[in-house]
Amino acid sequence: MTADLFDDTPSPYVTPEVIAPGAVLLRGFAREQAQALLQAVEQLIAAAPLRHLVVPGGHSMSVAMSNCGTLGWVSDRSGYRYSASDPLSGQPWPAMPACFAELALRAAAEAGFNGFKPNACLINRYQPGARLSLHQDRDEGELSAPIVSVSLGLPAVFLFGGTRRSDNPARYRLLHGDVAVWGGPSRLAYHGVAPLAEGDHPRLGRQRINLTFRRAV
Ligand code: MD6
Ligand code: FE
Repeated sequence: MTADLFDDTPSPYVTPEVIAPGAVLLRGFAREQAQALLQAVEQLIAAAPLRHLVVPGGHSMSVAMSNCGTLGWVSDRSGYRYSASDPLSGQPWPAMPACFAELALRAAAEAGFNGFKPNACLINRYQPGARLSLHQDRDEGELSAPIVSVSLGLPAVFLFGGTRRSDNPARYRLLHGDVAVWGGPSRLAYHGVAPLAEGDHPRLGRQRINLTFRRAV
């Protein structure tokens, strides 16, 4: 049988792709769970709506965010922090669905981090033009645990640099169902997302949804 050069159906997950010490891409790892994950996302954001957080400098982020789990990442004029309740409602964040926790545990183990039990999951929605500038995830307190990041919907260009801001980041195209895991020597690596290109995803339309799992304290 000849390979069809015009078939752009992604291939199934094969093996981790090491991008730095302690950092891997698991391409297609979450593709089979994507539908279940997205159904859960719809319920979660009905309870705790996506919103554009204000950063300490005073402008609002282009990425819209919500959270599930016992702790959620929030930002306002006074700074970044983890909070047990949604500032919009004053209620606890919705519980982390079992399918989220199971996927994050399996992905971390595949990357060499056994026993990952996230207690925080940030839900990020990117629409065309939304971006995330280079940053470190350093508000967690528990830096021995990795970050697990699941991409759904439109493709994005993920920027992954070193532990110094001046390290020039490499660029990786992340597709629906791809998972990135970084921990150990890469836990404080600078990373970001380039402005999302226009597109129309069969399931999500003009959106990319990213789930980022952490162990916060
Ligand atoms: C991504 N997201 O969307 C990676 N970090 O592929 C992040 O690194 C991230 O979306 C902190 C807060 C929100 C994020
Ligand atoms: Fe981040």
